Parts: sequence; C-alpha cells; structure tokens
Amino acid sequence: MVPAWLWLLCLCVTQVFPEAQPADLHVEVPENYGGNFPLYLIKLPLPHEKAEGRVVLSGDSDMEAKDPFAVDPDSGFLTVTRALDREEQAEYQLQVTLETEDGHVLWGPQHVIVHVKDENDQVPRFSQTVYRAQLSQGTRPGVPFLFLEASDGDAPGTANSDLRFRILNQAPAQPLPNMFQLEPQLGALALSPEGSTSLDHALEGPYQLLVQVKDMGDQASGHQATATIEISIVENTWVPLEPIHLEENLEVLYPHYIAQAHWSGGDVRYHLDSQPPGPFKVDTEGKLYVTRELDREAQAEFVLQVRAQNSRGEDYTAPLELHVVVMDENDNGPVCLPYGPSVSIPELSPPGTEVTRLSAEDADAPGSPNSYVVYQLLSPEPVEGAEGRLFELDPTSGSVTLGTTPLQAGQNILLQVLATDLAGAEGGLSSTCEIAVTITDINDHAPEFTTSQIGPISLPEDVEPETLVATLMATDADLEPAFRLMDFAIEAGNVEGIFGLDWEPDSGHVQLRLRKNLSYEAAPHHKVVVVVQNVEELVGPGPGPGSTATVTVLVERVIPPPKLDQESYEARIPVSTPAGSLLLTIQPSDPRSRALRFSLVNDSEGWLSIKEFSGEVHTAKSLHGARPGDSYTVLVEAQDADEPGLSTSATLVVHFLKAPPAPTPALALVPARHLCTPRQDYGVLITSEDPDLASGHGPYSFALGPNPTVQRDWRLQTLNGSHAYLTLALHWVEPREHIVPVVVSHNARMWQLLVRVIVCRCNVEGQCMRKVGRMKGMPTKLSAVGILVGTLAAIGFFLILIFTHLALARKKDLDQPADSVPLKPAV
Ligand SMILES: *[C@@H]1O[C@H](CO)[C@@H](O)[C@H](O)[C@H]1NC(C)=O
Ligand SMILES: *[C@@H]1O[C@H](CO)[C@@H](O)[C@H](O)[C@H]1NC(C)=O
Ligand SMILES: CC(=O)N[C@H]1CO[C@H](CO)[C@@H](O)[C@@H]1O
Repeated sequence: MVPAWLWLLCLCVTQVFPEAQPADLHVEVPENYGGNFPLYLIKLPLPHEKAEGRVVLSGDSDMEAKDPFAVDPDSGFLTVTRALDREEQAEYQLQVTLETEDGHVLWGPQHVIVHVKDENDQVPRFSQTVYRAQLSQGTRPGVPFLFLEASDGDAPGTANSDLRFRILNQAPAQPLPNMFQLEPQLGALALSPEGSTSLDHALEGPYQLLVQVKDMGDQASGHQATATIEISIVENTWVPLEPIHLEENLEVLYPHYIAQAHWSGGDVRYHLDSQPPGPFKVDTEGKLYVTRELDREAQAEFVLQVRAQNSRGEDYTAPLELHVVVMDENDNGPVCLPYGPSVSIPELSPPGTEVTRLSAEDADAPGSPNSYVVYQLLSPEPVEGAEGRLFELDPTSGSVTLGTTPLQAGQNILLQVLATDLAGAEGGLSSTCEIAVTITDINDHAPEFTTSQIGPISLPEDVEPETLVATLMATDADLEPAFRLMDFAIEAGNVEGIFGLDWEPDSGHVQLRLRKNLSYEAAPHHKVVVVVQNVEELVGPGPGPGSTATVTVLVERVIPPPKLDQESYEARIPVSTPAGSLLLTIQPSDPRSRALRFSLVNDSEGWLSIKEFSGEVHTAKSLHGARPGDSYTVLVEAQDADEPGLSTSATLVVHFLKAPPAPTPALALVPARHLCTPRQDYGVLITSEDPDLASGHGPYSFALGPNPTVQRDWRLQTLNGSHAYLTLALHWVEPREHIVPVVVSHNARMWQLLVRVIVCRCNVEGQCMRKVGRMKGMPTKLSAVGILVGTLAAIGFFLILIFTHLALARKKDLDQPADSVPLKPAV
C-alpha cells in the first residue's frame, strides 16, 4: 500500500506543475446522434492569459484528419461535427495544443479521448443459414452434437450483443415435437431426454429445425435472425469389440493397427483410456494402434476404453471396452530363488530325508509349458562305482532328498541343479540353481583315550600329595565343540581316595594326581581305571572300550638312609699303640636297623682299619710319624648292606697321646702248643695274660707282632674281649717250634705274649705225629756228608723212634686237649 503521505506528495506535484502534466480528458458521444451539429462536447481548460496563440487539434496517427472534431476558438469547447458509428470507430484519441504562429507550443498537449457510446443498431447473424448434422442412435440426451454460431456487431459485453438461441419449429414433429433441446446461451443442440427414448422409431428422414437467435439477452425486445438445421439420424455403429490377442515381443512396424471403433454421428472426437496405462492410441478415425512391443511378464492384459466425444469432451454414449490379451512367448528362463543361508542336515539322517525343495520361478505364463520347470541334479555327481548317490532329486517337484550314500559331519556340499522350462524339452531355457548344504554334527562319537594302558609308573612312597602321576589324553571324533566336552571319573582302583583327576573343561587332557600319601605297606601297587564320557548326551551306540584307561602305579618303598649313633667319633690313643688295637666300635643308632657296611674314606696314612660289618676300628699298624698332641681325622662311611646307594658318613678324630712308659714286654713262655701242617681247621686259643692283675677285666685287643714272617704265616682272630684264636695262615708251615709274638693291649697298656707253637706234620687223623726233632740243618747240606749221614740216619732213626715214642706217650696227655680246649699260657 502506498502510504497516505506519498499520495499527498503526488497531489502537490500535480498542482505545482499543472501545465507540464495535464490529465487526460474523457468524453462520451452517443452513437448515431440525431440532434444538431456541431455538438458541444467538453470545454477545454485553455489558459486565459495566453489567448494570443492559436488552438491546434490533431488526431492520433491512424486518424487522417481531425474530422469530425473541431475546437470552437471563442468558447474553447471541443465539438463533433457529424453522427458517429461505434461499429466504424469506437474511440478517438485527440490532442489539443496552443501554439504561436511559428509553431511554438504555448500550452498542452492536452489529450482528449472520445468514446462512442453503443446503440443496438446491429442485428445478430448465424454463421450459416443451413446447418447439417448427423445424429447417431444411442446418443445420450443432453450431449450437444451441434454448436450453433451467431454474431452481433454491437459492443461486446453489452446487452446489445447478448444473444439467445431457441428452437422455433421441429419438422416433423414426430414422434415427439420436442425431440431436441437447444441451450439458449451457447447454441448447443442436443437430444432432449424425451427424444432420446423415441429416437429409434424415427428413422424415416431428416429432421428440420428452425432456430432463432436474438440479442438483448432475455429481454423481450431485440433484433433476431433465423437458420435451419437438418438432422439426419444414422445407425449406431458403436458396437462392442472382440478381445484382441497380441503376441508379446511382436516384431512389426509400430504403431501397429489392432482394431477400429466407429461413431457414426458427426463431429466426433475419439478418446482412448488404457487400464493399466499401456502403449495404445486412437487416431481421429477411431483406429486403435499399439505403439510398441508388449511384454506379457510386465503386463499380461489391458482393458482399453474408447470414447466418442463431442468438441466439449462429453461422451456421446457409454465407452467401448476392448480387452487386449498379451500372448506368452517362452522369453523367460527359470530363475532360482535367491541364494539363502545354507541348509543344515544332521549327519546320519536316514535316506529319503528331505534336504530342501528347489523352486525356480519362470515368469512366463503360469500353467503353460513355457513355465513348466523340471530339475536335474548336476552336482555332486555320483561317485564312480558307488552304489547310491549322496542326493536324490525329484525332477518335477524339485525336492532334494538324501541318497543312500552316507554323508559326513562337517561336509559342505554345493548342490547344483539345472532348472529347465518347456518341461525339459529341447529349446527350453535353463538356469543353474545352487544351494549350499552343510552336514551338521551330532554327538555320535564317544570320547576315547589315546592309550588304554599307562604305566607301570613307579612312584616313591614319599612323594607329596598333588604330585602328577600321569596325563591321559582322550580324543573325540565329533566336530561340534559342545560334543567334544568330556567328563572324567575314576571308576575303580581308588577306594582310599588316593588319586584324583584334574582337567580343563575344553581340553582332552586329564591329569591323574595323588591326593594322599602313598604307602608301600598298605598297597604296593594300584590299578586306577579312568573313564571318559561326553558331557552332552551321546547318540547311538554307547561308549566302547576306548573310553576306559588303566593306569598302573607301582609304589617304591623308601628306605631311610642309615644313621649312626653319633654324629662324630673321637678316640685318644698313645702314639705307641701297637697295630691291631681296638679303638672303638661304630654302630647304627637303631640296633634293629638293617645291616651296614663300614669303610674308611680317607685314611691316607693307612693307620686305621675298620671291620666291614662290626664297625670296630683298629690300628692297622704302628703309628709311625704320629706325634703326641696331633689329631688325625678320617671319614667313616656306612653303607646299607643291601642298598649301597644309601649311606652316611661321620668323622673319626683320633687324638694322639704321649706314649706311656714302655711296658716290659713280658715274654712269658707260654707252654708249647701243637699244630699240625698242612693246616687243619683248628688253632690255639690265646688268652690275655694280664700282667697287671689289678686291672682285672676289660676288653683286650690282640694283634700279631710286627714281624712280617709272622704276619705272613699266622692269623689271629679276636674271639671276644679276653680270648683270641691263633691259626696257621699258610697252608704249609715248616714243622718246627715257632715262637709267635702276640701283642695284647688294654686301655693304652700293652704287653707281649710269646706263644710257643710246635708245628708238626699231620698224621692220618689230622693230629701231630709227635715227630719232634731238631731238624735245623737242611737236607742239601747233609748230602755233602754222604754216607756218614746215612749211617747216622739209621742210628738216628732208632733214636727218634724211641724219643718219639717217649714224647708221644708224655705229650698225649698234655696236647690232646690243647687242640680243642683253650690253654692259658703262662706269662
Ligand atoms: C604324608 O607324608 C608326609 C611326609 O612324607 C607327612 O608329613 C604327612 O603328615 C603325611 N600325611 C598324611 C595324611 O599321612
Ligand atoms: C678326611 O676327610 C675329612 C672330612 O672331609 C677331613 O676333615 C680330614 O682332614 C680328612 N683326613 C685326611 C687324612 O685327609
Ligand atoms: C668274657 C668271655 O666271654 N670269655 C670267654 C671267651 O671265649 C672263651 C673260649 O670260647 C671262653 O672260655 C671265655 O669264657
């Protein structure tokens, strides 16, 4: 909206410059004015002060002259000089200026527009005097089949040119006088409702209608004109059309004629509808065409509607229906359904189990051979030589079933099936369908141990509880992890609960462990029977022998290492201690323990000896080099007599003392004993003749004197603390009297016994022959003496016989018991 102040501003401008922008002047003149001329129209607003100029009137460009207008110079009025005709010119545009003689414009130009006001002086006129129309039977009432045209020259939009039509007369007036109706304003001619019902019976001839057109609208007055309409009634050719069968993919020129519809009435326009919309058209003559190839699979049937319409698009009658059926061609092959997830079939399913049902879709006409699909199994192919197949396929239903050849769990098989239409006949289209089949596992395998017998495993009885005895491994041929889970249990051989099992749920390993102490005494061996089974329920036959494993365990007795009664030993002896002196006895701590064998480990000086079984330690020889105050350490080892691996050791420290005043070696002449040679199994018994009678009892130790010959020839065995037994060491000892030195020691005191032993030749009873003679000389020396000796020998023989006999008689009483009874040699 323009604000009010802007309007005010404009008004001011108009008043400030009135001469520059004079407003147009409008003036109206009645057409065909019948009064006096000149007719004064309007007074021009000429300026009074500039009256010395002249007024110039001019028309617009298409106006030849200023006629019929003029300006009265005196009054300044615009005048018209004659009557005006609106139909000749409805409007005049004039310019008025005030100019000087030399053409200088003093005022203006002032525009004046003269309108000629219409008068109804024109008569309406039909476009034709005679109209002809064809009217088809079956035309609906009220649908115009003819449009009358009339014109009126008076001003449009005024009542002077507002026309009305009407029927004045109908001839013949048969069967009804009002067969037709005419729209008054539009001049549209149609059958009247009454006329449409009786049109069929009025075929005789054309109807003639006298029609009128009149102006001034609905007013009674006005100019009018008439015309004639000849209407011929024609037969209805709007007959139903037969359905049309069209081949799909038809290769012809398009558009391709398919049918003809004909409306026999005049002034017809054909209109085509397709349901659903399709490539069809109709031309002006009612010929129907298809404009391009059809595809049955896209649309198999169309319903076309053809309409016959007047120029206003109104249907003359009901539309014609035309069915177009598209005929099938085998232009579609079978299409496999989209490849879905693979089909799962449990293993060991019986033959005949349906795996899947193939369904290839063929878009061609259902029920026709073009869509009749049959199936053929391409893969897997039957195995050479195998009796059955993995799968069977029903060619018509597409049902895939299991064949007789068993499948294995975990197999993934791609089924390839050829689907062919035309029922598999030659020329059919085909495609290959693929379906993945997975054979799923069932728990049909029991777990089994890889080894059924384990061991024997030796375990010391002192191994700690929780010690690993054995690891057993079991396998399960099933694939599914859940079907491979195992439970283990000890079935037998574990009454005491000595053993237990440990395992990880998802491993095939189980550890047999000790839970309690073993005991050799309680059970020297164990047979532990371990069973394995699946956690999941087993399908099919039960577990076999492989589900059991036997572990044999042998218990090793553990013997404690020997233990001595002391951890270390000490002895104090004078440096003068003779060989063979008993120092001490090393003993096991427990007298009931097993037998021990003793040895000295590092007696580098060789001073000592130990009795292998008794553990008595003696001096082995005289202690040369030992000095009083010194000590000598040796290591004593005690081994188990049966298990040499078990041993212990202890140190033995010998402290050397000063030698006591040398004792008078009492060379007591012990009464002579007799022993015969070769050596017999007896000797002489020696007792410790203690010179110090006060010391009384106490263990004495005996040793042979240090003379090597004596050591070689004789052997001395200690019987107990007071007696020893002297025997021949060699098989043969020279028969003569021998003085055998025997050293007796006791509490660091020692003395010597000189044991006289007469060695003789043994007689048949193993006794001495009492052939005692001084046979000191060697026989070789005697041989030099020769015959003298022989003579003397004869004499000696007799003497010896006599002596022997005497000695035997005397000795028999003395010596007989000496061989078996101990003899106490006198000091
Ligand atoms: C098992 O033996 C150990 C020594 O080897 C001993 O200390 C423990 O007390 C024993 N346990 C049982 C339950 O006998
Ligand atoms: C014997 O061995 C013991 C212990 O090893 C040692 O103390 C001692 O001196 C050794 N004795 C000799 C004579 O080597
Ligand atoms: C103390 C002891 O047992 N002495 C004996 C040692 O052996 C001789 C001979 O066998 C016995 O006569 C003693 O009594």
